[in-house]
Amino acid sequence: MAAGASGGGMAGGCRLLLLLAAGAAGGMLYPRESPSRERKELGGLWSFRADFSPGRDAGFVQRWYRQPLRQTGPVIDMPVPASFNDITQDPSLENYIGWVWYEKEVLLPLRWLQDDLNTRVVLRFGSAHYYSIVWVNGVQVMEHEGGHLPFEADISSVIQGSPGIPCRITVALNNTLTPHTLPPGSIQYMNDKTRDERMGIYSAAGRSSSFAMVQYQVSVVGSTLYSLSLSLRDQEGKVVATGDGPAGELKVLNPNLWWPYLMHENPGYRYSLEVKMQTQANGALLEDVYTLPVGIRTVHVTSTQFLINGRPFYFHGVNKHEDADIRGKGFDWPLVVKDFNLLRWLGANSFRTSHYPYAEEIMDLCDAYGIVVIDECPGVGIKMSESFGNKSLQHHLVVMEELIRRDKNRPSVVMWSVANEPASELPPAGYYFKTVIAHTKALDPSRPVTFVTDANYALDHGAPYVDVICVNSYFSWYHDPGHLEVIPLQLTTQFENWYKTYQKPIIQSEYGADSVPGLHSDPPLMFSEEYQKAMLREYHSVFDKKRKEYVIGELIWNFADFMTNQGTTRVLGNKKGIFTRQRQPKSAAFVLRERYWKIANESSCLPPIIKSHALFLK
Ligand code: BDP
Repeated sequence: MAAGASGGGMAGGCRLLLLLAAGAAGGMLYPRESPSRERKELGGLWSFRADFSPGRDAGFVQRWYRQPLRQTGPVIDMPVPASFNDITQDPSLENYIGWVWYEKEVLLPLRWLQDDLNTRVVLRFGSAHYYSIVWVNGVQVMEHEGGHLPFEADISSVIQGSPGIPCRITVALNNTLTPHTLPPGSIQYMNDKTRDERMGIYSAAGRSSSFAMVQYQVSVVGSTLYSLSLSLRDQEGKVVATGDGPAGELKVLNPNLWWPYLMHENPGYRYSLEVKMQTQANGALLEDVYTLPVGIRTVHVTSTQFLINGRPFYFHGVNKHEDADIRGKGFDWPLVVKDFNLLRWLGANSFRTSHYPYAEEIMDLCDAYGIVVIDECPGVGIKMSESFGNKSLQHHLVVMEELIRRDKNRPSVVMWSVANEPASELPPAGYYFKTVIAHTKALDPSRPVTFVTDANYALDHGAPYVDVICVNSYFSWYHDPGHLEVIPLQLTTQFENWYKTYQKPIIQSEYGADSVPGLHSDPPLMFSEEYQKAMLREYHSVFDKKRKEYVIGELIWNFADFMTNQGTTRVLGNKKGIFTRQRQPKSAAFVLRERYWKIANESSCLPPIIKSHALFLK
């Protein structure tokens, strides 16, 4: 069997859990500690067992969740968060598709387990790819479809009343992708005796100088009789506005706006919105407190510009992946901080979360540092016509709801991307994207919506519905490989065709060339570092002409080399990174660095920024 599905694992990590005195926990807030909320991280070593039975269903037939996993058969240690595929030396796990089982026994603080304290205990997963069923002490507590996005359940009734007993969390996880999952995928059985041609499949508020109005809405679950008070504090801790009740507006005089990195001396300014809920339960006063970081900024799109706080913003940034050696896809603080340091070094002001939502901790840093984000859902590889049917569409709408519920309060997120490179030239793509984009806008009228296209401008059925045209092209790589000289003409034509058709601003959302670090060639030949640099220069000369008109951004593919399925175009993965997978710069990184700092210095109203002094400050 060969893989047609992407890696599985508990990537964003398991995040327990809080809370709290009686009631309140509306929506699905990121678990932040507060005087009323505690959390316990569940990352670390979990017991793991892949179900190698022919139907991959032994775990369900034998009900592995009813007892400790080690009693069902051999288990191995598996780190969380990580991708299970990349951790062992076992090739059968590297390409494993189907059900795997994770289990961890946790001891919880006694006060969480007493059922008379009105404590609510919530079990939360940041991301588990792709389909999860979760049991606590053998009782099923939740089921969730889709990777990269959080899901949670109130487990109080399951664990309370039996203090001292470890809480056994069992997760059955299935990484199988089908034409109706997001991303879609298919499995190919390698039992064909002929050597025919096969189809390749990618698996793949408010405003202004004098005052701002911050609109809010708080939902309280579990209580109808409560009082709510809100206070907005600035970074000095001074209360700048107060409110009460579940919905309203906070007026902030002379607001400090949230500005992107390199656009302002104090980027990423965030206020703290403290929400306090009080209620009575069993004669006692119960209080829950949650503090949300809040940025004040506006976003507008015109036919030629992308405006943040009324000023033109040019995306000079990257596309990324949550990927690294050994861990694969999985949250890792040292890697995350390293990547932000590299973005700063590069002078990048933005990235796209290609091709799925990233961990909430990464998004927190984007908010704090002023890194602008195009937030993409896992809609990558929607190529098969059956993936445009109603079943897929309904799921896509749910995924957009989950993504917006998670990230709607983030100032760094300036645009939603609903897909990457779908087969938008197919006729059903018209209704499909019209519906997904309309739904996204209905959920969040404050942000523009796009999807990333590589279709021909004249055939694209989804483009009429986007606010910004995001286009990928690989001239001189996938098209006319080796011919750098085609870039000026083809790229200019690409921009002119799109603009003439839609009069919408355009972002070059991907362009790139593979380079194997240390491979040199002059004249530049494909896969050498020189070729990657030469390709960049050709693209950049066209960007420089067109950014005076309607091109509003350039995002290199890719920030770093990353692992992929094997294939004839892959040399131990995708080598289009300007950094290696180990985060060392290739020659191209220096070219891009010169350029990004130059653009930042030209377009900024700030005094000239001195490279090494532009730090990400807390
Ligand atoms: C683009 C895809 C991206 C791939 C890239 C490549 O959007 O996911 O990794 O091609 O093949 O078309 O390098």
